Amino acid sequence: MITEQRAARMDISDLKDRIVAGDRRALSRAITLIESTRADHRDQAAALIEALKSVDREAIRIGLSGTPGVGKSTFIESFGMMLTAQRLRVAVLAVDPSSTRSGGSILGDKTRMDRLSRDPNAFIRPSPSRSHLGGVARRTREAVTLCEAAGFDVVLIETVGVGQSETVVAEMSDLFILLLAPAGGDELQGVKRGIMEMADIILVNKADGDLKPAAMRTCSDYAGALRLLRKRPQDPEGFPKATTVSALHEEGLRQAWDEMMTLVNWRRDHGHFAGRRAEQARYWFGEEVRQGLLAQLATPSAQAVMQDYAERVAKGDMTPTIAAAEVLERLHS
Ligand SMILES: Nc1nc2c(ncn2[C@@H]2O[C@H](COP(=O)(O)OP(=O)(O)OP(=O)(O)O)[C@@H](O)[C@H]2O)c(=O)[nH]1
Ligand SMILES: [Mg+2]
Repeated sequence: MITEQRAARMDISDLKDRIVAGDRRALSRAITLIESTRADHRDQAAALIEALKSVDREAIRIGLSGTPGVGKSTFIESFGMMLTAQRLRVAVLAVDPSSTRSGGSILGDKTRMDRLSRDPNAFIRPSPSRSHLGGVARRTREAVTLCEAAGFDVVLIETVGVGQSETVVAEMSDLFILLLAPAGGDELQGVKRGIMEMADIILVNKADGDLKPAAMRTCSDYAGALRLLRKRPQDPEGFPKATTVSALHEEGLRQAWDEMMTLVNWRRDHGHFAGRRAEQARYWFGEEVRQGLLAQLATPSAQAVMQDYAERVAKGDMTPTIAAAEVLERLHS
């Protein structure tokens, strides 16, 4: 047993060294490890993440959200290629909580990221299918840590924005980018206010050919809408901002990157970059505790207790308030 533990520890330390040395197979293996739900794998994954804390490397984490068909895959391909052409190393991850989604996942459209997936300076990891958002969130957060330790300069985290996935991605990104398509009319495309408030930069894609005038209009509509939002302390003058791109024609990408860097550099200079990461660590700590409590409630013995009390409440023998208090007490005694 002891030798087994020692072997596992050595294995983790070896894995860490290989990740830090930029070994892609080690990185893939480590991501598989953090995706595993087996208890011994979870322990090893936790040890690995802990060991990587001492690695002093920082990527720019960019969250990217947009509805199906807006051009996320096309954008990641051409934006990613533009970055690798500047000798930057780019990792692509995805938060995709829906298991029912047929097409569109990163895995499904390797064709759309054909060039990037063959680029030695890029690393693309599809989202594991199945699993609930909490699990996907932890897995992606840890994968970001792994990619950062592996020396990637930019980590792109894609989501299609199902349920709470935008919040999940925004809470693990230094920059949150919202990708939009040109609107038909002149009304805003029903983007929820909460999502607008999370965005650091809005990119109106497909600003090419016949769609260009509509893209320009949509962009100025959103620029106006952004100006009406409450000013956030983490933004310099002029941010958040909206601009147009064409992922297909590879236009505006360099400018979009320059805007991102302007924002990142300003935030670094003003303490907001580190501040945001600290807030995110706080947020994920709280989430992990909440998830852990929910998991405790889901055990068979807790379910049996719940069932028992639910019956008594239904019969009118107890009030819901008293019953809940007793259940909580029993859970923690
Ligand atoms: N004209 C034009 N079409 C684009 C552009 N970017 C993407 N498209 C097209 O829009 C369609 C959807 O693009 P995708 O990149 O697959 O969109 P997506 O957001 O990844 O879609 P899902 O993965 O389904 O969520 C494809 O037919 C693309 O060729 C662009 O800049 N201009
Ligand atoms: Mg896609």
